[in-house]
Amino acid sequence: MTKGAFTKFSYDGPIAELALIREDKRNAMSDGLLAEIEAFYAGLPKQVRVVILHGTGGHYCSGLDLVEHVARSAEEGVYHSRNWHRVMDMIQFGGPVTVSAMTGAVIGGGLELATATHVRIAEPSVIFQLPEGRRGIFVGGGATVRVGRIIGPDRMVEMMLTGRKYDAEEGLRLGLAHYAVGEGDALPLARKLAAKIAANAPMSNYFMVHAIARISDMARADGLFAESLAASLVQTTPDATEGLKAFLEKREPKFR
Ligand code: 1HE
Repeated sequence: MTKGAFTKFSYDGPIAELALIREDKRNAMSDGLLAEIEAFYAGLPKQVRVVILHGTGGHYCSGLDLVEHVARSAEEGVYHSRNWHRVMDMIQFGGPVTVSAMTGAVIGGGLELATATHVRIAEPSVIFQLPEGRRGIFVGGGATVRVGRIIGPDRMVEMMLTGRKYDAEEGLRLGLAHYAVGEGDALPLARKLAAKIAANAPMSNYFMVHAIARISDMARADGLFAESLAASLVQTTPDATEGLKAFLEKREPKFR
């Protein structure tokens, strides 16, 4: 277990666990915390295929550190938002798959962080909220693109206008969570799913993460063509040969 000022992390073979430990501030995202998350992803050993991300102290992340935010000029604000975009893109497209085990606040930038991750598990304590309008600010960590695409722009407008809170079950229905589980069950499920994901063929995982998100940005005809290219690339890897052979031989596949 390696411990920084705001995070702690450990590796176990192909799976890493990253915990936000700014408990006294409900894991509010300060520049320091964001920098530690970036450094963690940048420094991941090659063998890590899945990251489990969670918060300690009963909360996932209460969003932008509002104390730090007060002091930012417009110019600094643009760079700050672009820095968030860079780190959130790194989480979504940087290589490993990330599974979020969520408790408590998944608010503002916390929801932006969660929606940059690929699998999201919510405990009953979870609150999804975009309260930026109530703070006199706006989302800047990617929510217009990521949250807007998950729940739809129309619902996101309403969510922001009214500042409403969605619980875990509602989040499940809307797609903000993929699983709603009992109290204390998010991390165990995250570990189970992480092991499954890590056992997939790496190229299959890579194309799931990259191709599906990118194709959804394309026109239909371009998307279908890109899908054919992706399919032909993945199915000509040695892992595809192994996966199909294992199925025919009625055994578990052994991927690279
Ligand atoms: C914070 C933050 C924060 C807590 N920045 N310090 N996010 C928000 O608008 C959410 C603001 N926070 C809350 O609504 C509540 O704190 C919670 C629902 C998350 C938790 O409530 P609770 O009763 O358990 O804790 P608390 O007493 O409100 O907070 C404990 C401490 O954490 C307290 O500090 P203290 O020094 O008085 O002990 C709070 O001030 C502090 N704290 N949340 C700074 N967010 C890229 S753009 C994204 C834009 C956004 O993310 S906007 C949404 C920001």
